[in-house]
Amino acid sequence: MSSSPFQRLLLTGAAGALGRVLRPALRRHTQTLRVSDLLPVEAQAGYEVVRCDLADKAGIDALVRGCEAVVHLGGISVERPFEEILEANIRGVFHLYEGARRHGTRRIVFASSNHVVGFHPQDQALGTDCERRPDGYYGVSKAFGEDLSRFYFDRYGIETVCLRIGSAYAAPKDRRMLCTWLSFADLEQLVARALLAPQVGHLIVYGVSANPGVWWSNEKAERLGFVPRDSSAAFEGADALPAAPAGSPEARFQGGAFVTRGPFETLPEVNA
Ligand code: NAI
Ligand code: 15L
Repeated sequence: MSSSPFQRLLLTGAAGALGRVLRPALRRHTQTLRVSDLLPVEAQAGYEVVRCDLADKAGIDALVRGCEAVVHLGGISVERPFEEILEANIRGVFHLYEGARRHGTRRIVFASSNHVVGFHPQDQALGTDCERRPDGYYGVSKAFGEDLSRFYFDRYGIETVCLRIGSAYAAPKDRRMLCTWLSFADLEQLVARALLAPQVGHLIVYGVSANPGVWWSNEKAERLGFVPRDSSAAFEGADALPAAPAGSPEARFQGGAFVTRGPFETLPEVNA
């Protein structure tokens, strides 16, 4: 008799920063943890390591087969040229949901991002039903994932919790992150709640700790049972953290430095 909620759980992006953080925690929820990435992932007991490119439709179909649930962290995690984002984040999330549809996966936790709403001003309080204002191709790709997962719930009943993660690091790295920070412990709790809560349907929640001055109201995460235990208020080095110049776009908008990335075109200048 398995005491684990899942027989086989898939983690994509398993070689990444958050994948490395979450692997041990996710292993506790499943008989077998299937870990996948473009990059190598070291084998461990209870792991199935499967290297696969999210752009490879047939490969992702085989990857998802046999997995009751997926934590989807894989993809490009910063602002990059559209063509790169298209393959990894847009085609990639479509391949994942097609695999889930074909193979009966019932629950997906999708790593979305605060950059879906990055062009809202920093003094704007937001819920998850606010107007989306992506701050680049990366943010657009995460908005696409939120919409695609909504469609796969309405059409096929595949449940998804989209996590609009703020800044998930061991500690805040700049002043902006005093508002957007998500501790690793709170990340682990949020992902577990998103995986294990009964009947989530399709939900979008913020991934953020209980920081002072937090921009995002997170009632829907509370419905999952998520109670952030950490806060950037406890971080002692706040005054020494770098801040964007006052009045700069990085200081004005919630997306911070992402709002000024690009354009990336290297085509010859168009004659005016
Ligand atoms: P990361 O960049 O460290 O990890 C992403 C992983 O995806 C990498 O190991 C990379 O090799 C893999 N990957 C990239 N393209 C791929 C492809 N075509 N096929 C297969 N694998 C591919 O990113 P991190 O920080 O671990 O973030 C995990 C997820 O959470 C990402 O989706 C990111 O967008 C999202 N996120 C992270 C935040 C953070 O503060 N770390 C904040 C908001 C969202
Ligand atoms: C993200 O979505 C990125 O993946 C992460 O590297 C950070 O830049 C984070 O947003 C942030 O906004 O701090």
